[in-house]
Amino acid sequence: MDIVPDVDHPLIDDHVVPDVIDSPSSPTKTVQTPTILSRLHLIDEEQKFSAELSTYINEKWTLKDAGFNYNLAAIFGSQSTGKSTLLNRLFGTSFDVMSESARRQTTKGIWISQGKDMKVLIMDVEGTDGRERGEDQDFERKSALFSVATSEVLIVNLWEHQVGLYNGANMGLLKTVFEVNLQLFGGNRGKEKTLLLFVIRDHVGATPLANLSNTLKADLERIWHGLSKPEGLEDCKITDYFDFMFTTLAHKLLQPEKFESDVDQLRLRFTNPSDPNYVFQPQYSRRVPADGLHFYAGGIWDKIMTNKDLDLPTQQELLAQYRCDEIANTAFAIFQDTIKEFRQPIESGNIVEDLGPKMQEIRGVAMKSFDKDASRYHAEVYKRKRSDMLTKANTMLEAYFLGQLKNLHKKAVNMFSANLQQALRTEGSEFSVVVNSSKKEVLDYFLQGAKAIKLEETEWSYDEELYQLEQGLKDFATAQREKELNKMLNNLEKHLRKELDEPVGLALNNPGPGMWGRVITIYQRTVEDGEQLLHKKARTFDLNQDEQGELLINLRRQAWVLMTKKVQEESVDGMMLLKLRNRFEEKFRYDEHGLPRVWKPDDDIDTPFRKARDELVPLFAKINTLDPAKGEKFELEPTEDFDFDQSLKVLSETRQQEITTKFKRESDAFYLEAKRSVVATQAKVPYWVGVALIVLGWNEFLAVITNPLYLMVAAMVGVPMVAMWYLDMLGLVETIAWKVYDQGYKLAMDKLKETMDKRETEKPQPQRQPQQYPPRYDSISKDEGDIELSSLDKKSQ
Ligand SMILES: Nc1nc2c(ncn2[C@@H]2O[C@H](COP(=O)(O)OP(=O)(O)O)[C@@H](O)[C@H]2O)c(=O)[nH]1
Ligand SMILES: [Mg+2]
Repeated sequence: MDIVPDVDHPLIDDHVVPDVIDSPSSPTKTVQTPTILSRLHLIDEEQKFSAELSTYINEKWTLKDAGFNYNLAAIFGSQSTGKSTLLNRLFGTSFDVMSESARRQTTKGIWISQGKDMKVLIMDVEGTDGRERGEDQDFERKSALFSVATSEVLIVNLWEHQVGLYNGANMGLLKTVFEVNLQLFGGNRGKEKTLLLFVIRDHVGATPLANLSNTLKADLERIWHGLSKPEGLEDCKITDYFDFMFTTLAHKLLQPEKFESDVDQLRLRFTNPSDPNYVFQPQYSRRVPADGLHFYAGGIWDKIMTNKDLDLPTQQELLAQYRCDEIANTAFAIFQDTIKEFRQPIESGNIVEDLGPKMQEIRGVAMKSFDKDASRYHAEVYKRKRSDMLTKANTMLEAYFLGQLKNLHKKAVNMFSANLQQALRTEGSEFSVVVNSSKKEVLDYFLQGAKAIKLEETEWSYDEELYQLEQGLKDFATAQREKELNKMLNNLEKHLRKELDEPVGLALNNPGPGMWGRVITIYQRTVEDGEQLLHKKARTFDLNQDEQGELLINLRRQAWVLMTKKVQEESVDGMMLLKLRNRFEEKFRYDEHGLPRVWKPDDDIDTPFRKARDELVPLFAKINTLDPAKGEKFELEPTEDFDFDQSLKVLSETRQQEITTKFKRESDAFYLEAKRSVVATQAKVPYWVGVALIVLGWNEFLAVITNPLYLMVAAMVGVPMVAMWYLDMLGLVETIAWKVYDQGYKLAMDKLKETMDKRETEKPQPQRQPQQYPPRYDSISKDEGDIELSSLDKKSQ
């Protein structure tokens, strides 16, 4: 071991430090390299507890991870009874020993050091001799109490000659310690005992150990008997709290060799667990882990100093609480740091793969690290703190659990939505079947994900989220079905409209007695088509009987409304008049073969005219619901905003009258025209004119008949005329004749003008006045002007 200069207590030359260390395992003394073990002034002259104990334990004595695997012993006794000398011999420590020559008092207080190569901490209590320095009795009492409270073994060091001196300083102090001990730890009876190891020094051998120990025992019993015991502990025995052991050491100066071998033997009691007198028995253990000793011992010293009731179990609990918190905080900080990597992905809506096992592992590591250090402390406290830590870790992890659940929920809904969309796009798939299978699939997905992230030892639950998801899926499916159904119905409406519009328009363009029958047939056919379509879709949308029934009724009504709307559109005034006029014209101006009609004088014009007028207008007044296929009338049930009877009315009385008037006026024109054409064909030569013609022209007739030339001319003109008349081409002939006449007239006029112009040019020409031209012709060349003018003149002619 290295020499560690002690800052608190620099080595002083005249302090004899027994440097020769014995190997604990070998009874034979071997001289080794002198080593000075670092020691700590645990409680100084000012009665202050050192803040460095933890540093010494963790660093200088490397007991940091020793846990319970270490022991604590203390020595007390009158001043200068060779205590430090003995400890240095036994444990290889370097406590100050009073120099024989200087007789200088060693520094007061409690020193602590580790035994060389041993997991033993030993405290050297440097008291003053109470008999000499009365004022220090308080400190001695306190340090004795501190030693009893903290140590497993208390070595009581005394000279042989002090044995039996009941009034000696040691006995007086022991009395006080017992008394206070009883008050403070009385309740701890039988649970934690302290071993008092009496070491009788300078034993010369005249009085055997047995006698000495009996005397001491008797003294102790006497002291115990004389103690004023707290209530309820009147009958308690000294052995309820203490065990005793007695041993002697030879005179160091008179029998140095014997002294050394005695010391070696004594050391075995501290180092060899199989020694029958091994002192560190489990029943003496204070159950304070090495890393908590500074807190525990410091707490006890505090209580002693403030004179408060000292309660060891409470001290241990306090220690456990403090240490468990410290350990938990360290473990938790690492835990927190590790877990934080999942935060971002979860918050941004991702599903973290293997989150469950990862969380379990991180939590496991944290708990393990806590358990490793904290399990050594007070069991109850440790259990409580462990549960606290677990709760804290679980609370933190629960946020991740819930976040992941939320993301799983979202993903499940998306999957469900995608499945439904896909199903709706696929022809022939059944909505309800897809909904059910898809629901099962996404719920399984969610449950699997949720189960995987529910950690053991938690009361996390995903029931609520699962319920919400189920509800969400149900609502989503319903809404989606509604939406798709509406879409389908809209398409159906478009389909109906397409099927109705043109045929109804055509039917109405051809008004007549069969018109409504045709319209109703179109309507019935459209409804049948629509019904088939609905039946087909009913499977897809899982429509029940009632829903289907309702949709069919709606379909009929909708088709009806569309049909009547079309009828109304076609029945606006202008359209209606046009239709009527067309129909009338058709009936009136064309015959049954579709040929233009030529009215003959004995043709009946009035009846068809009246018939057309009187039949057609009222035909439009009301839709006739007679189904021509079935021959029966049908009706649609009225609803709040649909009145079947109302829908049948196409024209009101007033409009009927208005249209009748307008139509009459238009048809009157046709009528008049027809009449006029008849009058034109009817304009015949009166009979008397024929008679007059025969009477007056008889001679001319005979002259023609009898003269072959005239007859020939007459035949040449007459036969073609008759033929023309038969062929009904007289009109053409007339036209040709007129044209011929026109041309002939024109030619004659041209000839006449030419002749006149000639005559004019032969006469002397009068001087032309340039100013007679309009100013705009000034710029034009004379020739151009002439050509222009002559052509203009020609045109005007
Ligand atoms: N007679 C005798 N003197 C001893 C023995 N051990 C130590 N001494 C001497 O007693 C004096 C006081 O020793 P020290 O260890 O400082 O006593 P402490 O004050 O009890 O720690 C020193 O001068 C030692 O040499 C012993 O076993 N017998
Ligand atoms: Mg000493």
